[in-house]
Amino acid sequence: MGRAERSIENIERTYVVVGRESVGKSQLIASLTGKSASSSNFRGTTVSVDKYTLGDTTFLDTPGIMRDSDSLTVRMTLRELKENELVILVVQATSIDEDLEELSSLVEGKIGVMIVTFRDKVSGISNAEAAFGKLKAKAGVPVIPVNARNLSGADKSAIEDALSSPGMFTLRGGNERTGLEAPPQKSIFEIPGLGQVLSLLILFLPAWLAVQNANRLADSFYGPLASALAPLLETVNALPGPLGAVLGGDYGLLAMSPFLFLYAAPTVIIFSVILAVYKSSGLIDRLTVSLHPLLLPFGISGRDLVRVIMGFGCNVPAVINSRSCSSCSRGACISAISFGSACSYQLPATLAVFSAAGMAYLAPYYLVLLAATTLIYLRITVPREARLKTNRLKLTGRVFLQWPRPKDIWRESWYVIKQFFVLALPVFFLICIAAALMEWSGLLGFLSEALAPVMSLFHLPWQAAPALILGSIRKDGIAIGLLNGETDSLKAPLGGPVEVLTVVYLAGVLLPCLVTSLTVAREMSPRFALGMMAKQAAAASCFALLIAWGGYGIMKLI
Ligand SMILES: Nc1nc2c(ncn2[C@@H]2O[C@H](COP(=O)(O)OP(=O)(O)O)[C@@H](O)[C@H]2O)c(=O)[nH]1
Ligand SMILES: [Mg+2]
Repeated sequence: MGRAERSIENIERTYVVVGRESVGKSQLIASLTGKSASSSNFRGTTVSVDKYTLGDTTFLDTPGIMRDSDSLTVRMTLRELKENELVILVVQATSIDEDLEELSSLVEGKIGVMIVTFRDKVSGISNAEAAFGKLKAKAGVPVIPVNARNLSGADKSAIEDALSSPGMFTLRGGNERTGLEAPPQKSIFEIPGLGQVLSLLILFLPAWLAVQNANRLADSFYGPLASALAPLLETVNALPGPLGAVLGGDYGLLAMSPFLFLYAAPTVIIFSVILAVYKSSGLIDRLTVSLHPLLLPFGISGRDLVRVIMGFGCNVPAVINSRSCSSCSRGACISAISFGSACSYQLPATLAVFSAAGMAYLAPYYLVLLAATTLIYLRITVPREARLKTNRLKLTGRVFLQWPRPKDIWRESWYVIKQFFVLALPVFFLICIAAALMEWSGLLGFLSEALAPVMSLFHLPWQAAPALILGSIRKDGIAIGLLNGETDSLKAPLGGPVEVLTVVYLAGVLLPCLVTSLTVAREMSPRFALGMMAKQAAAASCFALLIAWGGYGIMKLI
């Protein structure tokens, strides 16, 4: 393999595409192959090695490389580099020297091509072309500068030509720097204090307003829908045996479907759109960097926070995405997602219960409690040395803030919506059926009464137990357990706001949902998952006791 150049035309070939995070690897492959790769403007989007083909060429899209990171994704990429001979090195035109410093030793001596992305961001800089020339002179491989978002026909054929006659990387020979640098402009998020306040607002405010409004709208539709369904419910309730219970009853499909379609579905959709906008604009990356210092005392980094926010959509992809977190903070990150990320099912379920109780004002208290207890939980459970290590984690470079493209937003939201109908809906129906059969057979009543002493510890009536049981299977179980579908009221006699707050808090955080638990077991280990669940259950119980009895005391006083 000593030749500096060789022709590999008309044979099947596999190129590993490597580069730092967010330099446009996935975007480049998507533009070349016309298939959508998981490209997004925040670091650590690609968390597995994905395959794409174009004619005889196979591209392996890898997660980004970060020097000094021991994350699972970096290890995956290094393994692919070892196993494959052909490489496409992607560097960003705005930080060529920095990228090469980090990557040249990894590709040295390999056969391949170098693509310089973000050409559009240096088009106004006078020494750009000279810098590309310097790079071509020292690289040993074909060098092609492009705008990966917008590949021209000429770009494409230049790349295809280069792929059939690649060269050998000789980057370390010439240590000359290109001198081309165009970092993203400083933004308001970098101003200490103000940046952080703004970041928190941007992170929570739009989502909060959207969900509140969606819920208010749902409230106004609930009554008419319930009364429209009432005659049908009456008919199914009269059906013999378990059939009536499975369809109607307190927990059946028809009885619970207004909740699913009016509350859960809109929240899922709103969240997916908001997240897609944040991700594809690069905003989420700015927020990460700005909030990073605030999180250090808790053993997670700004990077981890993004995953926790993703968990507000659904915890499962958020847990998988934590692959790109440093291995020393990944455990803490997963614990935080599992404890504190109120997913798109948990949040509407909680809000629907509040509004059925006539206590919509409890929502902000609930969120503040959730955030505060999650931080306390992390502070207690994350080992000191992990906290110190997170401290050393560097967040280098900033991604560009760009206008999100409707195409990207649509792709991402559509994916989530599809998941909702294909995966979440069937699980919801299964839980309804299981709960209905448990109730019909008397098992739910039996279990609830058996749990009565435990419930009374939390100053809760035994009728609140189904919410805890069902909520531990999946988070919309909170609503299935507590909402009286037909009349938009509560099934359990919960005295006042403290009891309502206690039961939704406890049902929400006692255990992660079943699918999340299984995902954590698969991603980490069954042992880690069990340990985490035990810790979470213990912490959630303590916090709930404090809420119940602290709240009781306060109510007595006033
Ligand atoms: N302006 C501009 N944006 C780009 C270019 N290449 C990629 N992007 C955007 O940069 C973001 C990160 O790209 P992505 O492909 O996810 O990076 P990866 O982490 O290397 O796979 C996405 O929003 C892309 O659309 C480019 O050449 N010019
Ligand atoms: Mg990618």
